[in-house]
Amino acid sequence: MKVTAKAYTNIALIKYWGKRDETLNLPMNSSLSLTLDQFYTMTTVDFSEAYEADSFVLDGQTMTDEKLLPVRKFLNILRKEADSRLFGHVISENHVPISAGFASSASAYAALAAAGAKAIGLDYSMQELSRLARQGSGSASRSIYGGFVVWQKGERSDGLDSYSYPICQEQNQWPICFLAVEVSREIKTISSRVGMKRTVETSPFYLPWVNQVTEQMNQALAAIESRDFQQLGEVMEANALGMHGTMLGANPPFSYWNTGTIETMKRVTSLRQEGLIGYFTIDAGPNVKVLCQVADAQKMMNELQQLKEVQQVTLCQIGPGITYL
Ligand code: 2P0
Repeated sequence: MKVTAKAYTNIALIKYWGKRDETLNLPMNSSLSLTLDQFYTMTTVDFSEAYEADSFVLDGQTMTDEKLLPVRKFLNILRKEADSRLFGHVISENHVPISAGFASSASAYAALAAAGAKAIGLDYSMQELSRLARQGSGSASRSIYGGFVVWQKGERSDGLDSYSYPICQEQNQWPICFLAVEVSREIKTISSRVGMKRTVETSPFYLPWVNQVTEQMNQALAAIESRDFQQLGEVMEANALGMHGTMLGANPPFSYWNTGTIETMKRVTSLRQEGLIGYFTIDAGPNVKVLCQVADAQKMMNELQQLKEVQQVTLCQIGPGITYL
């Protein structure tokens, strides 16, 4: 059976940073995200006795070697779970522009998990799909769902209790948004996978950061529940700054920030003092995401576009979970 699924990227308000198991992508801490409506991956999968090997076409180009390898690894997981020996054919379209500063692995593995599971005959629940997507990329476990999502870290060593679930679905109507502020188009030199490993293994700032996540998570959940924008923004910013602080303590130290990152953060802070309220967060790259209320979005975009380091600002609103086409 040929199955097509679509999944959107998400942005973490409370970050996933650090693994307790690198093979299964089991995180050190739980995280909280918002799925966006702008950037997505659409993937079609089928398995057939007629295929003599796995194949992967991304944006019209056939992938080989190291580009094919992660997809083959993921198909191996599917084959094991379905007790199948069939090879698979994967066709993916990534609508996640590099210029927006988002990683595509979250939407990519969420779409691949959803399409692949169904194509190989696994009748999986959303929770099982989330657990499956996690094994491709941790943040993909959150992109199975729309709106606000919690990825619970779980305690088990087999990862069966490490999956995401949607929260406060009624708050998905809350008119808030993220502005994706692009300050660089360069490919990052330290992947998040490598960065988080180095931080966990060497940074004395890591444990203090991870130890405060539970409290920050509770604050963020309470803020979402009561639609307290200020409380949500403040805890989101503190969590991201703390995460980036852990990297400065790593050996060797590293940072994803550039001048544009810092100028954008400073401007968001000064705009707040001027009465235009937004809060920033930053992932494993220099680009900044600014949380603001939809009513302020245009004004905020106009302000940030005036910074000389800012190349592009994209408005992202709350988006849906996986869909089948
Ligand atoms: C997050 N990031 O919570 C954090 C914040 C980056 C910084 O999830 O190794 O691509 O595939 O599990 O999911 C990026 O990490 O890492 C990420 P893997 P992933 O969004």
